Amino acid sequence: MAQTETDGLEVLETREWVDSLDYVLSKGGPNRAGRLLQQLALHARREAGINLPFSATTPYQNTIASRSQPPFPGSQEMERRIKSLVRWNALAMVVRANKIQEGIGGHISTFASAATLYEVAFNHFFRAQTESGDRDVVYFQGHAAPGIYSRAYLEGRISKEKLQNFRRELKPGGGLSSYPHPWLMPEFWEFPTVSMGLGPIQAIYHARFIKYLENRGLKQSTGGKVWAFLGDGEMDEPESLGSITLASRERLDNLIFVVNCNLQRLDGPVRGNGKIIQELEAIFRGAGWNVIKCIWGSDWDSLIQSDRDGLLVKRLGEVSDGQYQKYFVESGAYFRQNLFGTDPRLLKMVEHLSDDQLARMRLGGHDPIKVHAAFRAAVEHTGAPTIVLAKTIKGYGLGEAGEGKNITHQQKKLNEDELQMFRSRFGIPIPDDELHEAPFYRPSDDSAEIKYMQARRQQLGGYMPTRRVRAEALTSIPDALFEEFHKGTDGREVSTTMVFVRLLAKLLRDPELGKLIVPIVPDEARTFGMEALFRQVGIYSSVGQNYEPVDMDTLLYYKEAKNGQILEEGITESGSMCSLIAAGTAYANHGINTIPFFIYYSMFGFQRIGDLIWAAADMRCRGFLVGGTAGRTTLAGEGLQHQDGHSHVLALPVPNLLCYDPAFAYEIGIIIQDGIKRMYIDQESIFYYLTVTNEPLPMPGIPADPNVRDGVLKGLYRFKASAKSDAKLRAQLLGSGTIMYEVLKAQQILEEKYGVAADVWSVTSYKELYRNANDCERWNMLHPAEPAKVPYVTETLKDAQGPFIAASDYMKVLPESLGKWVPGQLVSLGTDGFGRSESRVALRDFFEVDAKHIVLATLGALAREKKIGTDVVKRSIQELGINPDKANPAIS
Ligand SMILES: Cc1ncc(C[n+]2csc(CCOP(=O)(O)OP(=O)(O)O)c2C)c(N)n1
Ligand SMILES: [Mg+2]
Repeated sequence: MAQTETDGLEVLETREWVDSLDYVLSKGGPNRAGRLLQQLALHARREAGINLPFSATTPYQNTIASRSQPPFPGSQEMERRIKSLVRWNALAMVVRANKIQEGIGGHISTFASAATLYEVAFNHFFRAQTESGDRDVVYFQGHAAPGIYSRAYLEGRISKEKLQNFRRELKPGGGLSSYPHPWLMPEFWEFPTVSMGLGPIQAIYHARFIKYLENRGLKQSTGGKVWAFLGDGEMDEPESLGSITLASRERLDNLIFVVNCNLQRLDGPVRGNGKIIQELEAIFRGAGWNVIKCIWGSDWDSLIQSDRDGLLVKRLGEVSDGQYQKYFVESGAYFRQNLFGTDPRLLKMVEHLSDDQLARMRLGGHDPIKVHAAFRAAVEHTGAPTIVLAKTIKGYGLGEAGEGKNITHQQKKLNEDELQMFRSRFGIPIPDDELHEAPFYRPSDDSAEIKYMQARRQQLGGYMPTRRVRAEALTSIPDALFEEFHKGTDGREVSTTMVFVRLLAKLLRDPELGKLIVPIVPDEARTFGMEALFRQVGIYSSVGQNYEPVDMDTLLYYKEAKNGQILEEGITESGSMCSLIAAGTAYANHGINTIPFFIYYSMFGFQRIGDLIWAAADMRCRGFLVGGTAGRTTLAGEGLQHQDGHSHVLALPVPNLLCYDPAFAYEIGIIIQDGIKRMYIDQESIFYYLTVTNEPLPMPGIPADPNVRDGVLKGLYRFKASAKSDAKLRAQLLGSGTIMYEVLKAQQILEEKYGVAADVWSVTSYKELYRNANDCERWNMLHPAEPAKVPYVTETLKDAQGPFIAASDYMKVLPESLGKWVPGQLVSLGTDGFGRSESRVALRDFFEVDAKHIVLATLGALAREKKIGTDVVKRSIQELGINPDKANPAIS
């Protein structure tokens, strides 16, 4: 038989089957039709071994058929006009900013492609406050910020002057930050999203944290949604996809991802040779999400309905994204020829449409009816999270200036013709002779547009985004919780990790504070000796414990519970950090003062998830990061990848993070008590990083000196003065963390063997000392005629005699950073270099931070000051058993 004949027969046969199915559909409904299809597939497999090929994707068409669309609930015409105004002002603010200052940047094309997605959500979905007092939480795509500002301007809550100063934040009167930054605009932005990938993963953990709050009875369950608006290019970040199964496993039907699939990222197509929508559909369907594709606009409805043989949908599925992008910039004739021209039947389907009409066929993401239908289905879906994949054109409306072009992401300037075109296309009433300035345009308050948009927002509970501190401050923290730690352990050896865990357990037991504490661990609770907490407060599980735990008969069994308090995140530091952020910002987002403690291997903190920590800082997140088993020489055996000697250096850049490397139990007690006070009573926008170690050591009681408490918090105090008040040779030893105990041994050796009286100082925070010293220096520079301020470190050490020898389990740069403010010679000992697997003793010898090296460094410093001869130093090398030709740890 000739090819066409077979084709013809096949078509006929297919049509008969489709007609039969249609009949079943009309008589028995979609469920009956679905069952029939399943039965057919089963039959085919049983009778002929036909295995249908696995497909994670559905055809390249809208998930919601046009006949299932709900009616559009507003005035489409009015909303189109409002959207045009938002578009115009968003474009104008970028164009103007770059006219005033070349190179100041900004993005036009991202919002231009996403405008319909946002406007439909603003007019119909984003709830600032529901009747039950809850609200939706929205992660706005970072570089769509101009559109969000533009809307706020039309709403009358951002002034024209501010709009003028987009990206000029230091202008008098203030400006607008480039992207969402709660630090810079604390009453507006809630979530910094522009480091791509951090928005989606945070949204997932935020949605889960909301369920956690509800299941623990800290928040009423009221149906607020978490929306994350994302870019299709952004989905390439590992963080974007890395936690999506948590969302489905936890059945987070309060979570909605909206991916603006404009098929482009910064440099070019996201998947030129593939199809990003299909790829994401497969991934998310496979992960158990509800996937809603919103690909074609209403203009396509009749074509798709008349596509009885599925020819068109098949063809639409063949074309690659790169080619679709080409259609966006090409003529209707090209589109007709290239897309439909492959089959005369396809050409026939569009013969009634002119080239112009063809070129204007709208995509789903630009059609409010389709977008509304998708969002409505998303909010109504239960039992799983939803992802909306909306197809759009990047730079929509820019025409020649960039619509769909590869350069469009960077487009910031439009010439007069281009402005004129955009203006006319969106009907903005600005005369030609004013266009060159790209003036902002806002109709009066009583115009129909402004009234409409205000009414919509009022209906939905207020403006968004709005950041507010919704929780009342705590009023007190009981001292009694911390007293035990001030006493010391009477020689009993405990590690600072054990101290921390004990303190945590006490906090959890407190009748007031207890319920607010959120312990977070990435599968490391046993490492830190926290397993007792499993039983004490339970591990959070949204479904309780549906199995009999293997260790049920033991005291400390693995207890999961619906109201469990511990967030046992499994092996994900990123996820855990997102939980810390969710819990540490709940004071603002949900009006709940949860106090998170995230304890993890210190090595997998700053260097692995530093960007999330930076985002936490921006968000004014509160809480405690606790770097466990810290220290390059204290964590014996684990070697190069685990031994952390630099997290305190990596923590230096975070402006509102207080960092401590405590040695003693009472230091930890003082720091945590003060931390909770500063964050939750005084409401400071700070958070904490604490390193704790696993070396069992006897904990001393707090010295009697009343200044100790203050010194612990400021970063430095004298722990143990030398008993030899009459000694001629004097030195000052500065110790931190467990290396403090080496310092104390060195103090003894120096005194007994070398006649040097050394005082021992505890440095709990180099960062605090460094910051305070810089603050003073800066103030002095700016106020030359006033009495100079003296840095705390200088003041505290001013009467201390002799050289200063500092030793810690961290890099030498930490003490060095204080060099010029320490009133005397400073020698820094630290652990620069790669760690290795060894015992603590061997490691401290290798890194030259043990007592003998501290002694040697002290004698060397005294010799440089001509207080002793070099012969003494030389001899000491032998006496101490140091090999002067040993390998240099910093580079070996
Ligand atoms: C982690 C990170 N890497 C790179 C960038 C720089 N960057 C900003 S936007 C962008 C392209 C975004 O493409 P897409 O996610 O598709 O968003 P669209 O603008 O197309 O909506 C890039 C590379 C960034 N902001 N964050
Ligand atoms: Mg994109």
